[in-house]
Amino acid sequence: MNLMRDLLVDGGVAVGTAGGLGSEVPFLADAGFDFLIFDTQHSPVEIKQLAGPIASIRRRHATPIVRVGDNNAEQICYALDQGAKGIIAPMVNTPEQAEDMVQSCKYPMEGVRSNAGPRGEWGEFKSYREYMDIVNRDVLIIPMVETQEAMDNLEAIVKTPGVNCCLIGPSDLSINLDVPLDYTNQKYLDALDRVGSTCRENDVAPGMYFVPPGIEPSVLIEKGFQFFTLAWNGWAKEGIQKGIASIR
Ligand code: 3PY
Ligand code: MG
Repeated sequence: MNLMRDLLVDGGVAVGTAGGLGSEVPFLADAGFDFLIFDTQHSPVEIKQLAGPIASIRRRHATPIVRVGDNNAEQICYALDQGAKGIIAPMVNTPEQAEDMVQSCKYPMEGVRSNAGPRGEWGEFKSYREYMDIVNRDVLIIPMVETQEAMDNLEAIVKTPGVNCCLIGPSDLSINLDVPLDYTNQKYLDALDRVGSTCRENDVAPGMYFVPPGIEPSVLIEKGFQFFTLAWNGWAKEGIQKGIASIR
């Protein structure tokens, strides 16, 4: 139902990349990435444009995750209605904001998510209640930790029932810790350690939105991080060049 959730619950490491509106989306979804993030915060993509791209990867390998522009029930509801299996909300700084996010992501009685009418998948379940229970169980609720305030409230945020992942916004966190883009600063590395260990102690999967320059993915994995994104363009270019060279 949600392969990425299963991977994280088993303590595995998930690697994803950015999804967009183009024809590469279904290809990326079956290329080996565990998840695709459709970002509507720092991109020209509007949340209502995501219906087609998310539908195009239904039943493919990668789990579709949407970053909403704000921790907002309306945006979260729309993304989930289109088939997002996980929601990322930026700047979740307090347990109250985390709780609001959980409420928006889950159907009653665990939350207040509004029902969009019967969806194709529910026919696979015995009852609509069972369908909603499984969707509630499987949805990845991923608040972003990217401020000093969120660091101050870290324990309470990760202990919020329903939060199952926690994602660092690498650049915003550096800026808000007053070490802008200085990703190898000890203060920054200490913050990563704390997020990694606090999450793992609470059975919450820690992630890094991207792997910052100067830090190897293996270092993040050593710190306990379980998911991050990588850019695919360089690898694709190499593959295309090799393919063409093999013909000429
Ligand atoms: C950050 O670096 O703060 C992010 O949110 C990544 O997009
Ligand atoms: Mg950010």
